[in-house]
Amino acid sequence: MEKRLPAGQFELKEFPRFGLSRFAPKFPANPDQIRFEIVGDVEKTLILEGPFEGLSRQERTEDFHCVTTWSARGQKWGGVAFSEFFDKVVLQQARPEPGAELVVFRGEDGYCSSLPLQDLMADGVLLADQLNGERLGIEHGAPLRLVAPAHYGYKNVKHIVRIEFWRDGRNYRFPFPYPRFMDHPRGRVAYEERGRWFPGWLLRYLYRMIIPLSIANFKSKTRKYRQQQNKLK
Ligand SMILES: Nc1nc2c(c(=O)[nH]1)N[C@H]1C(S)=C(S)[C@@H](COP(=O)(O)O)O[C@H]1N2
Ligand SMILES: [Mo]
Repeated sequence: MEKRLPAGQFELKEFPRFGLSRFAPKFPANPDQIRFEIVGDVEKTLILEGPFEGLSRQERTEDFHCVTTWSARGQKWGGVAFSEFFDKVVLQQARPEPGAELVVFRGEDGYCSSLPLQDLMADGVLLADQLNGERLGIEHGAPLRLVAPAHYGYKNVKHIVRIEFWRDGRNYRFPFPYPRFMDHPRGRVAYEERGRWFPGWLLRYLYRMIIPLSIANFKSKTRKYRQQQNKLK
């Protein structure tokens, strides 16, 4: 029998492109080229280009849980383990300062979110460049995204252009103009950490209402973008 979904989640048969409405019209300029920086409280800033050499590739099939309560089951991601990337690249080449354990991921669209380093070192957390056997498309985070399956979708930053290691989170802010309650410091699905200050079950009802509008908005912006790309060809 299939595993039950986590508390408050329902299954969506499609895996939609999704996010905060501000980012719906934004797409990566160079979806085939992995290129991102490692910056922050590190001894040395790095600019990295994919593909990842010397790191072992992994495949993981996981359910994806958006904080607004939809889940897309059984997505097969391919990429490298964040823990191996951290040990072999970040620790050795960028050398974070002691205590630089707040990790901020930034997308090319201006989106960002953060996770404690400890959560990122867990088994199954990937820097992914493939979904269901194909290169990641513009819908799902090309050229590179974070996959943290124990955490809500909003922690799984798409279109990664920067990874920052911070000693403290004083200057970290969830993307403008979205309220701070939407960003839980951890966002673990198993504990229903949907946001801060409000209990997860309460946010379920609030968030559920925005799903159809948001899916439609992301779909129409994607269609427009594809039409424009076709004209350019
Ligand atoms: N760069 C970027 N990453 C993002 C978002 C976004 O708007 N921009 N939205 C987040 C949210 S709320 C969710 S649910 C997932 C959706 O991933 P998907 O579009 O692959 O379904 O991406 C997350 N990562
Ligand atoms: Mo989400």
